[in-house]
Amino acid sequence: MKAISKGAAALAMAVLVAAATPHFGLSKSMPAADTSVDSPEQIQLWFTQAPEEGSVTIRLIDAGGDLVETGDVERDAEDGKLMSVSVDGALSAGAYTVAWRGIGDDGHVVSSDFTFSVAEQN
Ligand SMILES: [Cu+2]
Repeated sequence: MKAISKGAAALAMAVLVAAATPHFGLSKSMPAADTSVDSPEQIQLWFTQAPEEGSVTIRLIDAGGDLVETGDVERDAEDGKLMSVSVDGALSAGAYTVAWRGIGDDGHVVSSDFTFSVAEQN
């Protein structure tokens, strides 16, 4: 029984540590995931931690799977957790994927993606 409770205590500790140092991730974005918007002038990603310098890539991919040209990744001067790329020119209507990658405090590479769509202009 002692071994079991020790194991349980170790597990509880592991859970606590995991909760105290959550995995690096995305907290919000502009455009937000799964929304329909006018063509954005930039893609903004707010992370849960300030990403490691130079670790973030943000790729914009159109519905046909082609990479859309963007500016370089920039960190906001005031908010170290906000990274963005500029979008040059208007995006045509349709679905887009934002694929991002970055490294947080624990040194792990985390990557994910989300989609948004550009609404048809009237
Ligand atoms: Cu991690």
